[in-house]
Amino acid sequence: MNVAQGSAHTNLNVLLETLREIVGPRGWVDDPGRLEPHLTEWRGRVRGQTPVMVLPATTAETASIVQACAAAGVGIVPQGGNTGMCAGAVPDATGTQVLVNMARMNSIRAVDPQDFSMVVDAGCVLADIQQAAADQGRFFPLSLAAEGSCQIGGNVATNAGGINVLRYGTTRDLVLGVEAVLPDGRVFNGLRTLRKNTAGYDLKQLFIGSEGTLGIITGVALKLYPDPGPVQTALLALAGSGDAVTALSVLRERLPDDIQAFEMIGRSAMDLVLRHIPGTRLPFEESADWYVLVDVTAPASQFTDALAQLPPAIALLDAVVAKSDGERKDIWRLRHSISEAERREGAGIKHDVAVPIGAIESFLAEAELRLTEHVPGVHPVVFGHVGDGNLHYNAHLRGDLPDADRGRVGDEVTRVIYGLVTGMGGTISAEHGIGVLKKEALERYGDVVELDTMRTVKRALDPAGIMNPGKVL
Ligand code: FAD
Ligand code: 2HG
Ligand code: ZN
Repeated sequence: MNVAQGSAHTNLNVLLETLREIVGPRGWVDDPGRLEPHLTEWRGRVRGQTPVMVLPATTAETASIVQACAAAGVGIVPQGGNTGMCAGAVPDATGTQVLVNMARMNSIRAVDPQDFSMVVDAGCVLADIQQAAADQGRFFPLSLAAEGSCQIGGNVATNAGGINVLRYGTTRDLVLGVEAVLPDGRVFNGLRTLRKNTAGYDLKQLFIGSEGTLGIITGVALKLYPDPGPVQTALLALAGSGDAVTALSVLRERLPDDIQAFEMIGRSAMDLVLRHIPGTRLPFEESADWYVLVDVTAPASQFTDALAQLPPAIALLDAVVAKSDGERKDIWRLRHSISEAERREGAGIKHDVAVPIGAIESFLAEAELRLTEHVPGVHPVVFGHVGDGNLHYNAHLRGDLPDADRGRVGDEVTRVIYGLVTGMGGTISAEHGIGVLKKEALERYGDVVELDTMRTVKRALDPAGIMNPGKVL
């Protein structure tokens, strides 16, 4: 060990002692067995190391942790439920970054039904927030398959989308205020529930979608909605992806304020669910190339009439409207199990892209053509949020492809998809963020001025680069 390494080692040890004093035994995890699930992202694609995971119980403790790490020049990795898709919550392999997990900050601070708002700790699990709102007769619309384990701080940090964006917008549209610890340890208190505020820059927006690179979010003020009442759910079987897009357009005209979710599932995604997830079954006699899952808040008769009156130009092969809560859950289980079914199938390459809604059909046709031409044998697994133009165009490589070729072939697939998407005015990351897995892609496909401005913001807030180093930029 040379002298410089020796002093870095001593600094880290001194820091660890300070951190232990700040969080106490309940907020300290260095046991390898307990650390393990926090060192890798949920699909096992990226694995890191850390000397410790600290779990602050308050904003003040979080601020003290950041101050101590800033003084020692040690990197911090904020972690929520660790359900993210881009490995942004995992430390790097050096074993020198401190993991700050927010799970102990899980209090609902206030629910104000009259103000249609609530204020929560960042470590609250999304499902608990939905329930706390429902307990007061209000609705918090953010919903995704990981809602039983992802945290609101992680949702805000990734600007999560999910299934209700069509009606209520992304997380960004649901955030009224943010409290965050800045990289120098000061607390930014933007925790207002105001709908209007033009007093200078809207700084809370910086933290939404920043993936832990500008600060640790400790509290969030959220927008609530009236309870939308009973929801009708249908599963449609369709011949083409264009039929799904047209059906959405027609149903939006007929039921303008009532469509809550409109999700598209390709045959290959549905087949994986039926193969890997016990107890799932299709409620149709015949399978189809495309399925659409619709949630509406219109009365049942109005919904079935609207479905029955879909124009004949839409190749609707079959349709089932759920008649009970159980049937509704069974239909949604098909949709919510896709990521898990893909994980069980084996490593797929995720592409979380968006194109204008009207371009979905041509994007899918062109992607298939180009993949067949350039990377034959790839098996696309496609599903997504049609109403947002957001498709999960995941690709599974041929099983017999030698290991040595898989990286190169996977990169070729990604180049084909991202090239096509950017050519159509789309994005390479619609709702999952960048983390580490999409950093190169952002560099390659991002706008030069946009990236430069992002770096300027990062340097201004985090000149020493200690906040989630190596992520996003
Ligand atoms: P983590 O994974 O812990 O962290 C994600 C990023 O946020 C990291 O960069 C981390 O450093 C940062 N971060 C976490 N907490 C904080 C904090 N308090 N302050 C600052 N930075 C923080 N995503 C969608 O958008 N739509 C979907 O439909 C969707 N469906 C999913 C389905 C499944 C089955 C799974 C496993 C994931 C899904 N995701 C989806 C991805 C994931 O759930 C979301 O990205 C979610 O918002 C991440 O929350 P988390 O608490 O798990 O964050
Ligand atoms: C979803 O829509 C998520 O279910 C996950 O965004 C997408 O696993 C994926 O690729
Ligand atoms: Zn999604």
